[in-house]
Amino acid sequence: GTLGVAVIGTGRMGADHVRRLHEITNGAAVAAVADPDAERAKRLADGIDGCTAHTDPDAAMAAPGVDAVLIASPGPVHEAQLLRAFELGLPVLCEKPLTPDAGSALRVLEAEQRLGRRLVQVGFMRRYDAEFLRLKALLDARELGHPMMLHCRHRNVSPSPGFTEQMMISDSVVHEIDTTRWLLGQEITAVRVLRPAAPDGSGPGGVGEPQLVLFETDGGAVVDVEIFVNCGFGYQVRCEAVCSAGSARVGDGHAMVTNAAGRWGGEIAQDFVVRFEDAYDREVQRWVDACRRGVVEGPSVWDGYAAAAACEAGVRAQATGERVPVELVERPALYR
Ligand code: ISE
Repeated sequence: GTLGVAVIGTGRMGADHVRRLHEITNGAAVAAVADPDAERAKRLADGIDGCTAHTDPDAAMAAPGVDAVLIASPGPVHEAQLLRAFELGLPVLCEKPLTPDAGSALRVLEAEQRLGRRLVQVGFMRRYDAEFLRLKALLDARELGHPMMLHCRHRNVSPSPGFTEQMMISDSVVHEIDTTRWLLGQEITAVRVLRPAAPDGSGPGGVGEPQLVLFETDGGAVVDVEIFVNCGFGYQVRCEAVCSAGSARVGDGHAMVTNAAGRWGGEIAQDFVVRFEDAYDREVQRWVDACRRGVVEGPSVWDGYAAAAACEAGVRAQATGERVPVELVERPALYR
């Protein structure tokens, strides 16, 4: 039958997922929504038959008709919500980051292991983006030889309210951390952060940005990430893999190029909801299909934990200017 979903958190991403589940995804219905802002939750629920509105996430998860949970609340509250879903035995699609630091991610990892089965798919949507999937297939086929470097750029027009400098790592660069681990099939072993001098000491958002984040991996690869969350001009996520016999780049955004009056040009998407629309559609559809078959696929709690550990090292590297090693626990059998 139809999968009844409770959506926890109805901000930019949560509201977009409610729309998606209601209008795009096959085999799913939004059964409940929860948000601390009661009005916002009610407005969304009012548009959907049989959907109830809540301020308490626990109440939404326990509402009639709920078979699965989509967590789109801020990272710091994910742990409690995930543990609650585990108690109820509900499958979860959890937006990134799994949690903001390694300690809380490890507690989630241990809780899922105690259950003895996977319940969580983590929302690393780039793994469902058509361009990134092509790059992954190309690298896996070793068509360009051995991958040795990734050059990444990650730019936002401006971040959401309350965004902190640490979140440049834990909320934004967390994507490149997952991209690196997934594309290369390697773990990140150390992180460094370099900052260019800004004319008045701080970047456009009041923090020292853009920043350059460097990863080393256990396979000997080197990765650089420009993170610029206040670039002002558009949303850009670009990744070039440099291999022993060639390079390949995604994210140029040349879906359409115009020519007029002696110039060529195109549009730059303004945010992730637009740039990754297809990826989110595919990610949520795959999650719903898996839930209805009673299986769990996609990025796991292990991936979320490994990313959180690299983020924690990144935040420390950002604060100290040092090269910070990433420490991981041994990978449990459940995730091998
Ligand atoms: C946001 O939470 C995302 O996940 C976006 O993909 C990223 O570009 C942005 O920097 C984050 O704040």
